[in-house]
Amino acid sequence: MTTRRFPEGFEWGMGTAAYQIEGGVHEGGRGPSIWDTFSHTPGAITRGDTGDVACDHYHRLDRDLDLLAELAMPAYRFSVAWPRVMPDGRTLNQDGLDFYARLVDGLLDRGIEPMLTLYHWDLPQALEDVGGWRSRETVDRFADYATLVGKELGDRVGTLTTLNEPWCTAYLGHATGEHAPGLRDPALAYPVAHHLNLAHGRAAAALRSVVPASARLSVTLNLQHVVAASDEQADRDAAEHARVLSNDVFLGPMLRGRYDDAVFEETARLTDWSFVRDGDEAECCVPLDFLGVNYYSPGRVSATPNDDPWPGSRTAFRVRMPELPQTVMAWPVQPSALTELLTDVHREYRVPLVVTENGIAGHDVVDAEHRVRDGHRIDYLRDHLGAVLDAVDAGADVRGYVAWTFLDNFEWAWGYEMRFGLVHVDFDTLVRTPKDSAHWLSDVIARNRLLLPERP
Ligand code: GBH
Repeated sequence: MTTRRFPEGFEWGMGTAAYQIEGGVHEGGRGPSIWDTFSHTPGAITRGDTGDVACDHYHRLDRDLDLLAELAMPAYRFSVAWPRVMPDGRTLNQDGLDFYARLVDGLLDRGIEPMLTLYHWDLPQALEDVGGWRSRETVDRFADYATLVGKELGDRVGTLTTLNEPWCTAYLGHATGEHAPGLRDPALAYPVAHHLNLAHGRAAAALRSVVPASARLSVTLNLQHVVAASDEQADRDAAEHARVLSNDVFLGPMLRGRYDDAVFEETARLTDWSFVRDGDEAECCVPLDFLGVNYYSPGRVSATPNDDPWPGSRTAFRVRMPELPQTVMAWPVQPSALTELLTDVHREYRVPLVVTENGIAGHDVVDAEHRVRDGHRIDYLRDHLGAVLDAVDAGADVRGYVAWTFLDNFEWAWGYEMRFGLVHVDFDTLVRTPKDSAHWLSDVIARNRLLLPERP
């Protein structure tokens, strides 16, 4: 075994998202979100699962915070449900805000750093009804919501993140229809992406003006690591096309204040970008304290048509990576892709990075000894933490790692079938059982180091 140390001050935590864990969808004056509507649409979610109850975290807040403390988590990344705080997307609901004040204070009381995300996909349905992210109006509503949360909670929350994975909202929500609101028109992905970029910029600027100077601002992107299926020029072009659509569409405006020309060229068949107004691109770019990167698996792309087009594209197609191990969701596992992704982003953008999500699904079960033996998850986390250290060694400025996810939860289109948690949840009794991986990660965090098998 070799021992590898994380940098001094490396930040550690576990993450969740409101709709995936809270339940209590009719409690405390909460309004409906697009995920309530979508999950109740027949055929949208595996087995017809919904987030109506989820982990019932809304009613079990204190016990869940105790559990985070028992696992000695230094930080907890969670999201605020906009429709709890503003049921119609516009009007304050004090009860909803109070829930998050209790959450934040409960974390601070236990010595856990809150990392708050404003938007993890649960748009108030009332805003969807007037155009959702296709409409520029939603940008202003989001900036108002950010201002409110920043004013009310910003004095106690050290890290505020505007959006989680706008790629998913734009492409899975509007091009493929796998996510809410379930629209299926690739051309819609681009106005949505732009409005999200602008919403990020305006919210970040608003937060800056209302939160203490010490608060850190960020956005979280699911940057894609894409490789070409072959050395043929057509496949290499397809991979570059997929990279532009997935990464540059967000990184350019948010971190440089402009869309690269390649973005316009690569999307010319779908959109003329006429929804971008003078001054918008600069507004998308507000200095950030770090960029959050969510990473699960790499992608491989071919120019040869098949039935799995890259989301938002008509010329790039996903192909399998049969030589790599696959998770139960058939996502390929390749830790070195995370190293490359982090070093590439560092080289291009020179922004501090935090891995804000990384983890693996399983069909984990509690055994007769009340243990969950999820060695497959420990292997995945260990290998990916090693990959983070490789990136650090290569000079990438990676400041922290947040494991996905605290609790087994509502895994979006997959419902409860896929368990990403470090803590098992029995969805009949709602009993929580920390898995072996939770104890393993606690130990890594306490020592700030990783034990790795010798490399060949
Ligand atoms: C994140 O989304 C979410 O932020 C989180 O809420 C969610 O629970 C978690 O991940 C797990 O899904 O099409 O086979 O090439 C991640 C969404 C996952 C989208 C990987 C792109 C590519 C897999 N991304 N996916 S594949």
